[in-house]
Amino acid sequence: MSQARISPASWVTEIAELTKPENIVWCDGSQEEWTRLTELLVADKTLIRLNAVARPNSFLARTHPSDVARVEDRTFICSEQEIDAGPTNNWRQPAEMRALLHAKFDGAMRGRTLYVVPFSMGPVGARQARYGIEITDSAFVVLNMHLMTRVTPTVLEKISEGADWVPALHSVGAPRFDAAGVALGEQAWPCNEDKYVVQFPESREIWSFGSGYGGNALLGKKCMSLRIGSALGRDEGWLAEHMLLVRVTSPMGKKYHIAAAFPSACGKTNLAMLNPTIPGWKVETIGDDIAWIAPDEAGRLRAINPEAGFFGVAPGTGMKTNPIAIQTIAANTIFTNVALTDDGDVWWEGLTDEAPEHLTDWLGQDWAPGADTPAAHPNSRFTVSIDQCPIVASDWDSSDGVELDAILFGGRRATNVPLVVEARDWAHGVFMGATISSEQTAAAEGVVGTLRRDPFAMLPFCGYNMGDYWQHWLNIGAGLEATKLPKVFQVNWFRKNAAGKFLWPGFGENSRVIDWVIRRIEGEVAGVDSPIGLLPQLDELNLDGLEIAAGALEELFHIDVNSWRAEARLTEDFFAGFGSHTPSAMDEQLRELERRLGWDPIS
Ligand code: O2Y
Ligand code: MN
Repeated sequence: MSQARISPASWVTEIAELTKPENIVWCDGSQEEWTRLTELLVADKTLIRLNAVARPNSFLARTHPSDVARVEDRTFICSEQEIDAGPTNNWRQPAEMRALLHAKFDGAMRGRTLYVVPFSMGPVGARQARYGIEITDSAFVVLNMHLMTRVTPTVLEKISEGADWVPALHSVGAPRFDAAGVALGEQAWPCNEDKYVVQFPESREIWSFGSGYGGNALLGKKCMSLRIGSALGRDEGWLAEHMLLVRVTSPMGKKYHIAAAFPSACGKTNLAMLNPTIPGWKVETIGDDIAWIAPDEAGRLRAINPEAGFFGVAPGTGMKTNPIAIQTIAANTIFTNVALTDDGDVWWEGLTDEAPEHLTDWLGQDWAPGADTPAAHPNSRFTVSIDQCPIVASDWDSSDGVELDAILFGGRRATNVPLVVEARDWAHGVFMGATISSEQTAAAEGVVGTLRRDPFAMLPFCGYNMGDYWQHWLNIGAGLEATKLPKVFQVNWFRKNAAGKFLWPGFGENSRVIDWVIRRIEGEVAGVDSPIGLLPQLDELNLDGLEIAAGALEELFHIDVNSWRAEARLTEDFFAGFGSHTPSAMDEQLRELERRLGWDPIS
């Protein structure tokens, strides 16, 4: 359980005594602070200022080649009992981890500035908002926090009025001096080979050491909004989810809100910025990565996006795939590990069909088309405020959030999973979420490839036992009237034919699936029952103007019973891995699926 906190000032003093920085700066999230810190980082060559005409107020950072992604094997959930972290998390005993971290952080900020960053996830003062204070020795992290969260001294006022908060400590782990005051030399991108991203879910604390990159260092995102957030949600009766959030307006002018969970690399940002190909539909972005969902007084589930920016993957983002993202990052953007053009702009694979004749790659080396290595790192990123998105909902940051009408679960499945299927009820929807997976190897139709399980797309982000998390989802649904719950659907844009070709064009055409989802919500279409849920009758899909290969539609919805039986066996093994923490309702869903597949699991 949460402990009473010392004051932010006392905490800062305590951490400063441990980390021994040269000075302490309290951040306020102001424009003046942005200008001061960007100038500082341009001067010390951490940032390259981009061509001010092509990309105003924008910057490029090149990280150390070893500090380019989240470090899942160095991410820990330190609950008192190992079983509370569950089989999908790395666990260490909290006292042991605290001792280890104290040794790592001792003197870690020598010669550096300690920045105190008060931030809010969600609109300050909103019922669903939660506050944090990040201490970091990286000005780069402060700037990214400006874009990704609400950095404001008002958070300190709320805390002084009694609001709870999450202490989030971060150091790149590269002091400029040793204990004797001997200079250690400065690296271009300071970081430490030994990295730790540690969550203490019971005391709601985050300690991150050794990385200056993304989700390892911007502690409001995955660490607080998902790992600590999920533990808070379990204890307080809400859900912290790895979901995008959109508003869809129908040709009739009616608004619907949809949350959707997809594992990484399944086009989540593209769906959050969907450009519908069917006339009359409009999509507005509310969030692209995280949704906090809570029951309201009327017994409906309401959601907010706790973030204030996008930390999007650059490669593959272009005018053809996501023109909205391209417009969003036209200015005021920090790019990390993309390539630099000779006229001081950025480039990455997929931005244009043809690469420029010469680039400086993400490692700072000359690069030309035909090179063996990509110009931009495959996980290169842009950080940008959500306010710059041309289709952001005008009330995206409303304190009330939005009422959810539908929840989608998706994966990258070459086989088995149809383009869209509706859950029979909430418990079946939880089963769909719990069994999200992507094929690890290219698989032929009818043969299930090795499945990489990513339940609720939360595998790296659930701050407690995943089996208990499924039970929490079941409890949330059981506590509300079934008719008031969002409908749940499973979608799959990635099904392939026997020749390995995608059957569905994806991108803006996914609006046709959204159209069916909404017509199901309205009861305008009946669908057709199948062993795995309710499928569209093919004539219920709006396919006007879509050219799709003969037979492709039938293949997209084909249920191969033998292949599904094989998948059910894999699911049984997967559930067994959570032992007694697998809710009995999930086992019942599996039995029900097997029964509908006409397979007697006893024989
Ligand atoms: O956070 C990172 O370091 C990169 S991974 C990421 C970034 C933005 C949104 N989602 C993710 C993810 O891994 O889910
Ligand atoms: Mn994500």
